[in-house]
Parts: sequence; structure tokens; C-alpha cells
Amino acid sequence: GKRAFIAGVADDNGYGWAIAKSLAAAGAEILVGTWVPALNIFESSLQRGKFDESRTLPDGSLMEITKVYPLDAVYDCPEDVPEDVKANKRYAGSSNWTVKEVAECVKQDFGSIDILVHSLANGPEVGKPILETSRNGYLAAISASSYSFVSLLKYFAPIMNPGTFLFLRHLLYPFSSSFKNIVKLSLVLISGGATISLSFIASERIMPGYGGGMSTAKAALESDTRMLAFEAGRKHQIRVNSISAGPLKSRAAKAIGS
Ligand code: ZID
Repeated sequence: GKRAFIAGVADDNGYGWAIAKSLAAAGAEILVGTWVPALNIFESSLQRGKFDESRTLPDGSLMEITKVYPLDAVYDCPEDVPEDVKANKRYAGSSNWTVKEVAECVKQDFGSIDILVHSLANGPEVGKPILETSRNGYLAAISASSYSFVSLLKYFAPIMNPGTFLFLRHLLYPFSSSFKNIVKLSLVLISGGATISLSFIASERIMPGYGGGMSTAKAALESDTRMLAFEAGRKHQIRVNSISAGPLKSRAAKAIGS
């Protein structure tokens, strides 16, 4: 079976949870990365059985989460963490939650993964029009919602099982006016590691209310998806995709006020 790491699960209302369930129903082993400040409540709710109803899979069994990793995807390594965050009670209670450390822990625990899901975003000023957004708010949105994916891919790609490239030859003869057959070669990456993130149409269209630099963050996420698919496809033989999601009443969506 495949092993999946889903970053951005802290309750049973969001996309990350739903994706985890679908993957579990398809037979995958589930690991999740939970934002450090939300870790305690998520783990205790899991243990108390609060999610048992929504953990139920189509065959009646309960989704098992093999391991919950504390994660803060705005920090790549311990040296990046400011003193006040280090000293914060919630953060001090957990360890190894920077992206690099989480990837190292997953490697130690399981060796490799097949699927990486990025289902996280944060824009502290999402409620403000971009014209009123501060530089800090804008950069924070990009850091948590866009660079977090670059960072996850950077540290997880080396522990992702690679796929193989397949050469496909398309014979275009019947449609060609030329006497000679036209043979087109294309390179298709099959099987192996796959990564996915969740975007939003506000990346390309005006969606009033999706402020604070979040529209910018999704545009960056989609642009990065193309570049990273090119780079990680060649370097690690893994796929990189993004889905533009529809509305879902998650915790994050409530912050948008939509
Ligand atoms: P969620 O609250 O379940 O997931 C977000 C997670 O990110 C939470 O678990 C947070 O704890 C976690 N998180 C925040 N900061 C950090 C951090 N620094 N490190 C680690 N974890 C962190 O909400 P969700 O399921 O809505 O969000 C998942 C993904 O879906 C995000 O990328 C969203 O931007 C994306 N998405 C959601 C929706 C939606 O409606 N819920 C839409 C499009 C994309 C959307 O916003 N019409 C209006 C709005 C929308 C669609 C249509």
C-alpha cells in the first residue's frame, strides 16, 4: 500500500481530513502534520473519540492515523525559529516541528512516503482588502500558504518513492497532410510519488473578500506548481499538482467570512 503525509489536518472539517479519509479508504497508510498550536486539542479529540463518527470509512471501519506530527510550516529548520516562539508554552511542549525536522522524523519512522498533501494556508489579514494589507500580513500569507509548499517539497521529495518515465510515441499519420508519418515523442511520468496542494480561483479572478495577500499566495502556489513539477519531475521523478477547491465550511474558511 501507499503511505501518505497530509500537512494541515487539525480537525475533521477541512480538506485535509477529507483527503486523508479518501486515501485511507483506498488503502493508504495515513500520517498527518498538525499545526503546533492546534496539536493538543486535535490529539485529545482523536483519543476521546470525538472524531469517531467522521472517521468512519465506506466499509464501516475507522480511519487509522498512524502518526500525528507537530508541524509549523513557516519554519524550515530550528535556526529559523524566533526566541519568542521557542519560549511559547504551546511550542515548547513539542519538538521537531520545523519542516526539515518533520521530514527527518518521518524518514526515521517509516523510511519513505508515496503521497504528500499540502492542505494548509494562513493569512492573518485575509479579511482586509489588499489595498489595506500590511507588508507583514502579505508576507505572512505567502510564507504560510505558498512557500510552505516549496519547503515541504524540498525536504520531503528526497524521501518520496520515485516513479518511472515512460516514452509515448504518438503516430499522427491519419491527420497529416504530409506523406511522411509524423511521430511525436512525449515523456510521461507514471506511478511513484505524487504531491498535491489546494488552491483557489481567486488566484486568477477578482474575488472580493479574499484579501490580505491570499489571492497573491494562491497565484504563487499555482505558479510554483508548474515550476516544481518541472524541477521535481526531473530531479526526483515525482508529480506536482494543485487542485482549485470549491467552498467548504472549514475552520480556515470561517476566517474569510464567506
Ligand atoms: P483547514 O482549517 O481545515 O486547514 C488549514 C490548516 O492549515 C489548519 O489545520 C491549520 O491548522 C493549518 N495551518 C495554518 N498555518 C499553519 C502552519 N504555519 N503550519 C502548519 N499548519 C498550518 O481549512 P481548509 O480545509 O479550508 O484549508 C485547506 C486548504 O484548502 C488551504 O490551502 C485552503 O486555502 C484551501 N482552500 C479551501 C477552501 C474552502 O472553502 N475551505 C477554498 C479554496 C481553497 C476557498 O477558500 N469560495 C470561497 C472560498 C473558497 C472556495 C470557494
